[in-house]
Amino acid sequence: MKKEINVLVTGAAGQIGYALLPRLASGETFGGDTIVNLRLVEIPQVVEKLKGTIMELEDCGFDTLGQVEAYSDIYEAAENVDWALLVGSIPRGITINGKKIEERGDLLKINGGIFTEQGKAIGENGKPDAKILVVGNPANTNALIGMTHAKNKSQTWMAMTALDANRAKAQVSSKLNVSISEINQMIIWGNHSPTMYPDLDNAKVGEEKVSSLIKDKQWIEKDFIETVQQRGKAIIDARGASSAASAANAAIETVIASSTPTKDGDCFSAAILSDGSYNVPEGIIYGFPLKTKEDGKIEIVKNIELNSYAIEKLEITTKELLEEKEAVKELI
Ligand code: NAX
Repeated sequence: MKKEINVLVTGAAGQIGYALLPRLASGETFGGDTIVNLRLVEIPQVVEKLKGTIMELEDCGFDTLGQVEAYSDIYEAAENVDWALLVGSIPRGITINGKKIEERGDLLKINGGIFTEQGKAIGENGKPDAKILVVGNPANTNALIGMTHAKNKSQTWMAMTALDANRAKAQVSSKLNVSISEINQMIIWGNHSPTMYPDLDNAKVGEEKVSSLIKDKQWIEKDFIETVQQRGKAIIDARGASSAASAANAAIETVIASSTPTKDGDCFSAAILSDGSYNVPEGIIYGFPLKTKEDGKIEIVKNIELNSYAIEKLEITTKELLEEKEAVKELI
């Protein structure tokens, strides 16, 4: 008998949703022995559009696809979910009530409102061991708001930084002419924003530190970091739309990494509630090296060494996350 899993996806009619859904349903993410029931959530004006997506999913012919339902009510959609992928959010630049939303503070508050309800719904109606991955930006602070309102300590809230890790690996792969699969432990510290710190002192090719293989401080501290930090913008400039295929891919990889025990000595990147590790203040959702234990619980990998340069970078991204938290203090 096949197992069943209930997966909620918000923003399901958006760009990332379109790239994500077939890969959730195909067996690639949860295995060929698991039936995936999809609960697709959209705002009321867009929910009708999901009918087209559902027809396409049916036409893919995946024998791992179970029931697919479209919802605009997050409480109904969250019923018994094992996984929630919170992709939907309001993008910067949109006009609401005649005002163009350009300020990060306004964006934080508008999206914060969305995550308040989503958090409550998942906390009340989701399974006790549900895992939640926030993709919609500002992802870390949205996750903090959602988690706060979920009030459900046995669930695990994360924000996605795997795309940043993959972007960092791609740069290293081309600089060192090594394949992506040879690069391990690519840690993204902090916020999913330009203050993030992609860490080449702890990333490895085999047993060697990437930073010692590259031996080019200028490239590491300037070209590399800036390319990774600004990659999202570069894609928007080139494509006229934000990254969708690579974002969906990173979400799939995060779900797989958080569902399968991590090999000894390895880790994956996502943001999770700080427990004070690495002097990061408790109470913010922060990008850490993570591992999934045999029982499915996720924990921060503790023994990573940080030099003074890294500590300085961690402090910068911490400061930004504390400021974001302050900007939404009435929501948490
Ligand atoms: P789209 O604008 O194509 O799709 C977003 C969808 O969300 C829309 O269909 C919209 O109707 C829906 N939506 C809005 N509010 C909702 C709500 N309250 N409930 C349910 N659905 C709602 O954006 P897309 O390109 O798919 O990107 C989605 C989000 O991912 C954006 O916030 C974007 O900034 C963020 N990203 C995050 C990344 C990360 O690494 N964490 C990388 C990629 C991406 O930029």
